[in-house]
This record gives sequence, C-alpha cells and structure tokens, in this order.
Amino acid sequence: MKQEKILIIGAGGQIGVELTLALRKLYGNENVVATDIREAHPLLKDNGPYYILNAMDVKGTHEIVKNEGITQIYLLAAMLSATGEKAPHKAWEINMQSLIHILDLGVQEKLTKIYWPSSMAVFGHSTPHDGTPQKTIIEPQTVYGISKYAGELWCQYYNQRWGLDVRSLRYPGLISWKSEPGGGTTDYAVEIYYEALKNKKYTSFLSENTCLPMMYMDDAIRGTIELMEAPVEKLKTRMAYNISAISFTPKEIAASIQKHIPDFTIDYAPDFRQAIADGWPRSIDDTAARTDWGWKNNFDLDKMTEEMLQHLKVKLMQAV
Ligand code: AKB
Repeated sequence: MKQEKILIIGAGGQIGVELTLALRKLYGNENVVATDIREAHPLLKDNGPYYILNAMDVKGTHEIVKNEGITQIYLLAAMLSATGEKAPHKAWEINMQSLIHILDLGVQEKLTKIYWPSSMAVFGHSTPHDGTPQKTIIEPQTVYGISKYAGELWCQYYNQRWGLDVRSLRYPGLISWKSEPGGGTTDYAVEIYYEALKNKKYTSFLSENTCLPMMYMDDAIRGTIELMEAPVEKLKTRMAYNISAISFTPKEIAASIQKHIPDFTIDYAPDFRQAIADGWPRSIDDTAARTDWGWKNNFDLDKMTEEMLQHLKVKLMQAV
C-alpha cells in the first residue's frame, strides 16, 4: 500500500493544531505537512514540515502537493460565522474559492482523499431546532452557513461526477484548550474557561438560556480521523454528516465551572452573535454518523469542564 502523505491547510487554527498533532502521531511527523497563512503555532514548531501558505494561492498549493508527493488534503482554512458577517463577500470568496481549487487539484492529482469541514451553521430558522435531522430543510442565514451548505453540494458534485473521495462533518461548537478559536459564535464556551481562571467572572455575549450543540475537541479530532479512515462502502452520504455530543446554555456551563470555582460569576450582554445563535439547532440528530461509521462521543459537560480547567490552569501558569 502506498504511504499516505497529508497536507493540512489552515493548520494553525482551532481544529488545525490538534488535527495536525493527531495525524502526525498516526502517520509519522514527516508525512504530515502543515501550512497556514501565519508563522507556525508554537505546538507545531519543530515536529514536522511546515510552510507559510495562503489557502487562496492555487500555484503555491499545487507546488507543495507536487514537491511533497501529497496524497490527501485537509482544507481547514475558513472565515467563521461572526467574522463572516462583518465581511460577507470576503468570507464567501475565501470559503468557496479555496474549496473549489482544492477539489480541482484533487481530481487533477488523483488525490486519494480530501477532508473539508462543514458546520451546524448550515441550519437556519426554518430547520427543526431540536434533534435537527441529517436531511431536513436547510436555509442558512449567515454567509458562513451559506458557504458551508454550498460547499457540501460541491463536495457531493465532485464525488458523483469525478469519483473524488471528499468527506465532511457538520461540527457543532468546538471547545479546546491547546488552540484558541477565532471568529465563531460558539467561542464564548472557550472564553468562559479562560476568564473563570483569570478573573473569576465572565460576561457572555449570548443570553443565559441560549442552548447550542457543542463538542470537546478530543471527540471532534477522533471523529474526524474515524470518518477519514472509514471504509468507503460505509459512507451513505457525500453531503457532510451531522455529529453531536452535548448541548448546553451559558447558564449551564457556568454552573459546571462553579463546581470547581464556587465564586465564579457570569452576567450577560448579548450582541450581534445572539441573532446567529438563535437560528441554529439546540440539539442535533447524528444517527446516520453513528449507524454508518460508528461515531460516538466520549465527553459530557462536566467531564469536559474538568479537563478544560485542569489543562488551562497549567497553560496559564506557564504563560506567566
Ligand atoms: C462558529 O461559531 O462559527 C463555529 C461553527 C459552529 O461552525 N464554531
């Protein structure tokens, strides 16, 4: 069997850092080429090949694919829901063009697999908000959600027309301590842990009872790799799979933190991100992922809180 050589575009982002580390463990450091528009994230320094690359740079990407003998690409670079609303045309251009040129490259270079993340942001007000099904009404209300839904259709199209093996997940909000999120509506659920440890108080930009689907990064990374390793005949959709783990509100995550930091307090000052969150599911039905390729989450809210506080405490102490 040919040794896979993986290219990660957007390796410095919230998912990218941990996915690169996990894939390097699995495939060997030298077989996972990390790239990002910025200098290498501290956790990706000196443990494998790294290039500075703009996801929109078709020529530069092609050169790396050729020179490094790349067989698989994970395209993670994107503008998320909140920053996307501030610059809708730019978000559309970045999110769509980067995908289409990677899909073309996939066909041209006969790549074995491509991974591209979708999001629960594909769902909008007209979708059932509780137990949102895999197949349902999809009318996203943010440019990020529109680009993710259009992208899913492009992935399906390239699979049906050229047999390209593109795989995708609709992530809920992701919570991590190794790398920080940027520009999302669910970012409050990471910020709250930093602020709880640093200042024992947090002002949430979402209202107290806004319930959203979320997932600890360990589960998300394992799920992504499991999807990518699943035998092709198990995959029953070439749109992105719904995956879910836990759903909670700002009030509930605060209560989970208070079990460890009793004098932690939270108040609420909803901003423009509230309207985005109000259009998203409260919980997601991921039966298809569980049935087709065995998806299963391991972390609930309290287990995640325990891990987040424990790791962030050490990280913040080391940063002093
Ligand atoms: C965001 O909040 O924009 C992202 C997402 C749900 O895809 N975390």
